[in-house]
Amino acid sequence: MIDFSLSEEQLALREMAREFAEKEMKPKAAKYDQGHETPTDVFQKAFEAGFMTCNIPAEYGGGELGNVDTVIVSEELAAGCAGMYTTIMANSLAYTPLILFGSPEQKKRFLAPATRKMTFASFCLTEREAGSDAGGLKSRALKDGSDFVINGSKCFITNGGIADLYVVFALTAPGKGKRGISAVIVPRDTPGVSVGKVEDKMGHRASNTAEVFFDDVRVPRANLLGREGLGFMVAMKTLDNTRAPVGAAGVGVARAALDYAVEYAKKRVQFGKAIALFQANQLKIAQMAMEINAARHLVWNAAWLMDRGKPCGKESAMAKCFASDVAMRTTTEALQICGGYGYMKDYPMEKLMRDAKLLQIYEGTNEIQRLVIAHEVVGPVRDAK
Ligand code: COS
Repeated sequence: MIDFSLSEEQLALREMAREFAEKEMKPKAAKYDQGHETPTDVFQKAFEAGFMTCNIPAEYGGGELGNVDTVIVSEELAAGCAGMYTTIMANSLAYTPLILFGSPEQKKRFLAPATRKMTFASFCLTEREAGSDAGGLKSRALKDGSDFVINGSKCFITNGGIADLYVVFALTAPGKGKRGISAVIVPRDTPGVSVGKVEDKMGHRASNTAEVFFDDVRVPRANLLGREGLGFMVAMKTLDNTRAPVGAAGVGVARAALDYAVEYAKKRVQFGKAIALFQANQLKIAQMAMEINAARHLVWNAAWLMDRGKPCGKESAMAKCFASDVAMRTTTEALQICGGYGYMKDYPMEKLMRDAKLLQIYEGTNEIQRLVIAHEVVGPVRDAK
């Protein structure tokens, strides 16, 4: 039986997230976008509202939201400001491997404190020479007595410059390729951890993206997540879980752009009538509305599968890829309806278009999502040789 209705709790959650986005995020979005600063005041309120720790199990003090709940919240927050949302989502991304693979002891040590005080966390996978080819990473975490000693650097790390906790993917067995990768938890105050360049980005400018260096960083073996050599699988399973929320962010950004363009088109008069009455604009508006609805359903479907513990790698990739492409197309078309008023920085539309672009790139480019989808659709192929 298929049921698309939201429960009372989900409707209340959506309302709460929508109100937060309207009151706390939207009014400050332009300021923090231009200033390229971290909106700590907004994040403190987001923490108090539970958004910063919403995927942490209740047992450790978090909101324990399900995946459908999470995508509902994600759409609303991203419609408020995609950059601020990215910071919030990056926390969830870093907590996910701990939630999925952490021992009760690790959860108590690292997740519980995050629910008591507002902190940030980072998922450290990408390196200069290992982006789409995540399995080609070079950082090392070599055993030394009862410790791991980490050396290497990570780049384009969301929350990298402000995080208190890093989940680092590094080679514990160099020479074994992807099967030599492990995931290790590294607190920021460990000697040898330092932050490099904070990136100046086209969009999502309220979020912090930085290089992080690990120079003889010593952490106890107790900080290993799961088993040695399973790090690549930990990263892949994490991304399977977190790509639907990126899709939800695409839906939120697209929806914000469509809503703005419709309001503008109803008020803007040219040739003696509101431009919303011109069919050329109505066709654009209909196309955008259709695509947003389709994207939302792909996102909800992936989240629904996750909530039931069903395989969802392909569906998560579809949700992320399709919805972020919709965000890019929608913001481009919606900006076109607004003409010069869309392009000028005094109005919110150009930011939405800049923000849409990153959704097609981070958490795996849309080309990688298509490969993940094709891999599953095609299945095994006999080698002709
Ligand atoms: N869940 C569990 N295991 C998975 C998996 C998944 N979703 N995807 C792959 N694996 C396993 C495979 O089963 C394989 O296991 P074995 O070694 O036991 O056979 C192993 O991981 C390697 O898989 P594969 O050969 O498919 O890896 P590739 O190097 O070809 O890479 C892609 C696969 C491209 C999908 C991966 O590198 C990727 O997702 N890249 C993008 C990374 C990314 O999203 N970066 C964004 C930064 S994080 S914000």
